[in-house]
Order: sequence, then structure tokens, then C-alpha cells
Amino acid sequence: MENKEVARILRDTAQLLEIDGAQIGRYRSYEKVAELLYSMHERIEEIAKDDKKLKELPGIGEGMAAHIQEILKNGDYSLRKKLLKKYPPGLLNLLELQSLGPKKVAFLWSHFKVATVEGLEKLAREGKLRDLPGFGEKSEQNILKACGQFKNLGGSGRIQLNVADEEAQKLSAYILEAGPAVEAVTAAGSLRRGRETVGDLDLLVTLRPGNDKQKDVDAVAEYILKYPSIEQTLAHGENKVSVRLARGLQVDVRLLEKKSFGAALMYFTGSKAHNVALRGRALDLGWTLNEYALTTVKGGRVVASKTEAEIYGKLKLPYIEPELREMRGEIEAAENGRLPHLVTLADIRGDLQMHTTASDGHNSIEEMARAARELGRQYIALTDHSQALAMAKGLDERRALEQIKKIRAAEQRVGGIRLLAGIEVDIRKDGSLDLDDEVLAQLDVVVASVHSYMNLEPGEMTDRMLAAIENPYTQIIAHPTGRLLLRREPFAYDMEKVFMAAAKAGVAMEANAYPDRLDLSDVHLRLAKQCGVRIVISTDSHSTANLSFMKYGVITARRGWIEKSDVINTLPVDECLAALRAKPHLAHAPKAQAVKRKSA
Ligand code: DGT
Ligand code: CA
Ligand code: CA
Ligand code: ZN
Repeated sequence: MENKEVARILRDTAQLLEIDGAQIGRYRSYEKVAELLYSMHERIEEIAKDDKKLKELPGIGEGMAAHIQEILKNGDYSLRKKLLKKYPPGLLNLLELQSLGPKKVAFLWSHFKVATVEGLEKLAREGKLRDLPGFGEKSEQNILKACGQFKNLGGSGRIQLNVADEEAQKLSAYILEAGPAVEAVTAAGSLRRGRETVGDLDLLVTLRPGNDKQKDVDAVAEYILKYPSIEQTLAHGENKVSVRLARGLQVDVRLLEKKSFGAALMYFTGSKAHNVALRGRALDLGWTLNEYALTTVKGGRVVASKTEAEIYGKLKLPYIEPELREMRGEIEAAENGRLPHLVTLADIRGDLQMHTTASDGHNSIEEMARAARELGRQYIALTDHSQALAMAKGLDERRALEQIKKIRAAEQRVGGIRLLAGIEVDIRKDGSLDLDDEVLAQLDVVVASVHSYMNLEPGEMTDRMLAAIENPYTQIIAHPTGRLLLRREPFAYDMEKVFMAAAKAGVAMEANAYPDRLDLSDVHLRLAKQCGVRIVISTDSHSTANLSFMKYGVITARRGWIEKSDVINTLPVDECLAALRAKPHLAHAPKAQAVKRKSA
């Protein structure tokens, strides 16, 4: 289990205990361990192999160690389950709402038996909260706002793309072991289209032709239902099983014959709107299209069914990549021969944002470099935070200069990969950058981003971004909208105005590949491209493991119709550097004196 998952279970428990009216010390002990796990670099699963080591961690005594072992063994915790029998799980959603702590949630529960966001929203709208002790009109309005945000952020149980992807890979690997009848397992649905969040998984299992088809289907279905992390079987039909996995993820598995694979893949990849358009097109041509085949209306003769390309071909269209199938103009573009040649993971040569132990990363420069080289990257930029992010040990001028030297030295030692000295410099409230020009001038790559004052009025935020772009040292704006998927809304500002300014100044915009961010989003990437902005796809890695997040950035870019030629880090290193905005040359050599004075 991932640290995050264990932490989540402990946090749920802490919150449920608080609702339950437990002693403060009791629930705080769970909360503290959850916090520790969220921030810890080593895997708890590893540590827990030695119970003694586990107990050496701060805040983990005999009892807590046993709880953690139980969670690692069972994937859940008996106390949490017990509390969830007493209180509905919806209460945990209420706790996610900003402006509602466990005390208020407990009160609302005891008073109104309200346990869902919808229920709470209704009470707030009817004005039933304002007169309660400790609430008031203002707090009622805040609750209403928070409910709206929760729903926008997909609080309806959608999960992040990477989690869906990992679960799909695990389950697919399991199904492939079912026996010789199984030929392939393919993910369809929103996961295949690369949506940033996924509602449920749709897997297609293709079976080899055998003597007794239904017997094979039944045997494979039985096998799938034995998958260890299934929490509940939702449906078990003739060619389909639906299950819910631990942590709520729902999966639809469909078993089918190879001959209808193309039609099924097309149908279950969606999107629904894209399918509807294709079906209409088929009808115009005198055919019907369903999940089994494209057939003639009269007589039901099969026209095409084996591959998607064949079916698109019969519909007089070139193959349309899954990421484009959202009814955002892809069919028209396909008709006119104007489909984009989407960027691919293999096109990526470098990675221009990542962190090391110098700020809040978990690995050294050298470890990051070796891991990136292993993945085939030709160059990376090490971009630790600047001083404003004190919590993340951000670099001041003196440390930034030291870091440049360390990066140069590491490049010599590692070999086979170019290491660029970078910074992720904070954009202050007024749009100025958080480090002196003398230092920014010496860095190979200056990435600028917002980490504070995130709730400015749209006008003020627009001005702040424009000011950052105006600064001649800014080369890339990182995670330009600051959103955190399912947790924080994007900043509200005039995107088009900012993109136009960036294009004019030669400032690139980041497609941040970190799966919690995916920022810019697909829609914003497309707008940026239309404004003439160049794109950089970066992982924003905080550990060597994160370097492989690149694929999520690429798939998001593909959904934004981004082509290889739009993406700077598809270029060889020297061309990439040349494509970044040229920084002004300082009139003098950097003044060591000035730098010293500033940091003293
Ligand atoms: P999700 O799960 O909410 O992230 O989104 P999808 O796109 O995976 O949606 P899902 O799981 O409901 O269905 C998977 C695909 O199956 C969907 O993209 C298109 C196809 N599909 C499902 N229901 C219908 C339908 O009623 N009509 C059509 N034309 N296609 C459907
Ligand atoms: Ca789905
Ligand atoms: Ca589905
Ligand atoms: Zn950042």
C-alpha cells in the first residue's frame, strides 16, 4: 500500500472519532501519524516489515504500530469500519468541505441527520443553518459556496487519472493470468481518452476463439470475481461483470470475441457524444453502428467490426485518436484532413521542472539525473523552489548560486545526461520574482509560478501574471492556474489575455504532468496553442518515481490538440535552450558583492 492510502484510512478514523466525541488526544494521535505518512519519503510498507523500526517512528507506539500492521495486512482498519457502521460515509465528504470541522458536522448530523453534500446544500439554501448556534448567515453562505465547489471538483467519486491507470494495470495483469482463453485486456472509457479524472474503469477482455465460448466466458468471469481487492460485486451478466474495488473505484469488465473487438473498443471508449455523432454518420450511409459491428440496415450484413481504423474508414474518416473523441471539432477536422499530429511520449527529450533535497524533493540531484537518464531523457532542469516558500526550504540567492555549482559538478559525475541549472521562482503578490536578477541571469532555466495569495480577484490576478511575464527573466510559467484536481479550483483570471502576452514575450506555458495538477488543462492548452504560446511538458517531480508522470502530461497535451512542434522539450537540448526566451545579458559580470549583501 502507498503511504497516502494508509494515511487516508488513519485520517478518516481520526475524523470519525472526533465526530464520535472521542477525547482530543485519541483522535489527534491518528491525525499526527496520518500527517507523518503524507510527508514521509520512505514507504511505510517497507518500514513495517520490521516492527521495531516501525515503533521508532515519532508518535508510533505499541498500539498504533499494531493498527498500521492491520491496515497494511487487510487494506482497511477495523475501527474505521466500525465507525462507518455507526455514521454514514457521506459525513467524510462533509468534512472535506472548507469551513466545516468535525464539531459542526457532528452537530448537523445529530440535529438533522444530514450526511450528504446535497442534503447540506438544501438546508443551507432553505436558510435552516443561519440560526443554529455557532453558524450565522455568513457561515451559511460559505457552506453553500463550499457545496458548489465540492460538486464542481467532482466530489461525486471521480478519481485521478494516475490512480485509475495504476488500478487498471494491476487488474489487467491479474486477468491476463486467467488462462489461455484470454488473449488481451484493453482499457477503454475515459481512461483511454486520458481524461484528468475517471468515473469508473471500463476494461475489455478479448477471448481467443474456442470450442465453447460461453464456458470460457463464465470461467474467466468467475476468475475475475476472485480478484482480492474486490469489495462488492455489482453485476454479473452474460458478458459483463461490474465490481467495486476497495476505496470505491467501480470497474466494468466486458468479455468479448476478437471479431467484434474494434466495434466494442470504439463504443466503450466513447465519449458518448462522439459515439452519437458516429452513429448518425453511419445511418446517413445506410448502416447501423453498435458495440458489435457496423452493419447494413437491411439484412444486417457486417461491414466492419475488427478494428477501429476499419470502422472509421468505412465512415469515410481517418482514424481519430481516443484523446480527441470529445466532440470538440474532431469529426469536422477529420473530414477536412486537419486532424493534428499529436505529440507522443517518445517525442519527449527533456524534463524542465523537478525538485531535489535542496528544497522539498526527496532525492538528490544525482539520483534524479540517473533516474531520468534511465528513462531516456537527454536533459533535465533541476528547479528547486525559491526563498518565499520557506516551508519547502526554498533557496535564497546564496543557496541558489551554490546549487548551480552542485548541478554542474553532478553533471560531470553522472555523465550521459545534460543537467540544466534551474529554479522554480515564486511570483510574488505584485507579480515580481522572488530572486535577484543577478542570480536569475546565471540560471539556465527560469520557471516562475504562484504559490501564495491564490484568491486574488480575477483582475488583480491577471495583472500579476502579466507582470510576471513582463519580467525579462521569466521563461516558463509553471502550473499556470494553480488548480489541484478534486481539491482546489483554478485561479480565475483572463487566460486569453495572459496567453496572448506570453506568446508575444516568448514565455512558454507549462503542461504540468503531476497528476494532482495537470495544469494547464486540456482545454487551456488548446487555447494557449491558438494564442501562439509554446508549451513545455514537465513532471514537477519531487522524487525519482515521479519522473514517469510524463505520460500524464503528454496525454493531457494530446487532449489539447498539441503537436510535437508546439512542445519545446521535444527538441535537442541546445535547440530547447534556444527556444526559451532569451534572457537579457547583464551589463556587468554578476556582482558577488551585491549578492552577499542581500542575503546577509
Ligand atoms: P467516466 O467513467 O464518467 O469517466 O466516463 P466514460 O466515458 O468512461 O463513461 P462510461 O463509463 O459511462 O461509459 C464508457 C463508454 O461507453 C462511454 O464513453 C461511451 C459508451 N457508452 C456508455 N453508455 C452509452 C450510451 O448510453 N450511449 C452511447 N452511445 N455510448 C455509451
Ligand atoms: Ca468509465
Ligand atoms: Ca463504465
Ligand atoms: Zn510549484
